[in-house]
Amino acid sequence: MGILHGGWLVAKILKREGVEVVFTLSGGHVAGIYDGCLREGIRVVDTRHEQAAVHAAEGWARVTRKPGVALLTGGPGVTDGITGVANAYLAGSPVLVIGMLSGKPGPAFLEMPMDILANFADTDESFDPGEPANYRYQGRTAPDPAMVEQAVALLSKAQRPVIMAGTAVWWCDAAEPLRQLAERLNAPVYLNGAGRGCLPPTHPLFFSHSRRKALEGSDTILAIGTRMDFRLNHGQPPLIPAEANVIWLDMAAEDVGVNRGAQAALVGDVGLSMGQLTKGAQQLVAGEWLEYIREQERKGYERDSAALNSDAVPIHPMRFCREIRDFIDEDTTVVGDGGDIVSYAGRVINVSKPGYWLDAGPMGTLGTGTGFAMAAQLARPGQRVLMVYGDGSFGLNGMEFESMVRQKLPIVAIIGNDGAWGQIKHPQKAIIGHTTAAELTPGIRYDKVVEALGGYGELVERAEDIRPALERAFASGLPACVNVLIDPDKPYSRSTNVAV
Ligand SMILES: Cc1ncc(C[n+]2csc(CCOP(=O)(O)OP(=O)(O)O)c2C)c(N)n1
Ligand SMILES: [Mg+2]
Repeated sequence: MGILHGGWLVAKILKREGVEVVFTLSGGHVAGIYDGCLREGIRVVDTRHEQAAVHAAEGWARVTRKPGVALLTGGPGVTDGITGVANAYLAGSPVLVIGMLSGKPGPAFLEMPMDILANFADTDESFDPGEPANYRYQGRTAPDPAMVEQAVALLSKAQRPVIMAGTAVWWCDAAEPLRQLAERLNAPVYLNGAGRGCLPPTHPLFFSHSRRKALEGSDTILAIGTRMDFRLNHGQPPLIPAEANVIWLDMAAEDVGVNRGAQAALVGDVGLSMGQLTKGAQQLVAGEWLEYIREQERKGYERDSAALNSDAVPIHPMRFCREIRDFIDEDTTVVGDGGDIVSYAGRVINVSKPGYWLDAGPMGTLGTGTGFAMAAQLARPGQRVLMVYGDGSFGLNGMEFESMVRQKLPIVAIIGNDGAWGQIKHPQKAIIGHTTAAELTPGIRYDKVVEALGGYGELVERAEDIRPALERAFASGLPACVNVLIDPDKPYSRSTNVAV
């Protein structure tokens, strides 16, 4: 190869790792790597804040299951990116310069001193680590057979099983083993996090409106690649019965048994673990339990139907989400970034394919959406990427619409604009009695902000105008913002009153 500068060497290794795109905000420190990337055919996509660059890298990892790479310049570039790293850490997304792919994925930070990047090396003489296959374990890890036996024994006694499947199902590409296990147990399946889409909403064991009743009534809970965090009442009663047997599957031992003990734990690739359970468990018949769940599901939909069909002005957030639900096709990636509006979206909108729903993850970082959406659009050119956005969240990384315009990424954002940090405002009012620092100016024209940045924008005040506005926004071929004024007095009702 001859004499190459340090930045070029870095790019060569990235290329060998299959990296197609890097996300960055410029700085002298990393300029050599840009040069290397151009020479190696790696796309350099730049953002307006380093945090957004790291979120974009995480978004890339989330949609491709390959490491996402962010290049940050030394000092403030790195410190600005820290929130992005933290979000990726908690979500277990392989991010930053050379992510970890074997074992449990997560972000890794590699510091590159300036003298290495700017200097030259004779590649004929220096050591070459070879192909990634030679230095990184490529196989999957299977669970301990004794633990599998223990879990199978518990399943043989199960009468009211429930499957809660989350993010690791996506990372392990395990949608098919999930379907097989669910069918073997005839257990209702509820999805969260990146697990959404891992069982299509058309499957008879897919449920979404009966989760509370199912968990509260269950005797056996299979927690598959999901945390028992605030979303599951920390694994505690009344949501998770004290006497229920928990069979916990996850990629790393450190994630099992947190907040709630497990009667059996299977650690390793969750696809392999589910396969072993399906092999070992006897076929359970669909009986009264499933009938009860179907009934609860039907009642759940009934409870929602008035709000879903509401024609009220300002628009009910449930109606807002229903319009989105009816608009998307199975190739639309939905990115949620906000508070209450994303909770509503999670309740109403179902995606049909794994990897087509992206929310911030367990850290709940507002502002992740623009980066995630940019990455999704880059990874899925020609497919629709739709951001469901809070007006508060728009303020954190909304400047990225300029990056999208410049890089021709025609993402459409639909804002549920309630003129507030709604998810904070409502509980604060209920608990403390005032809304300090939780209000925003009502009716702000974020659509005009996006227009000013070179995109397309529309304001919508009536529910029936949402769909045509979305159609025009996608037809514009530009990054777009459909700014929808929604009812500020419809807080999402949740069992705990505290949000992060
Ligand atoms: C970076 C960051 N800062 C603050 C919070 C706390 N927080 C959680 S939800 C929320 C309100 C979000 O408001 P908006 O995006 O308008 O959505 P809404 O709840 O109004 O639908 C805030 C401030 C957070 N999760 N992330
Ligand atoms: Mg809001």
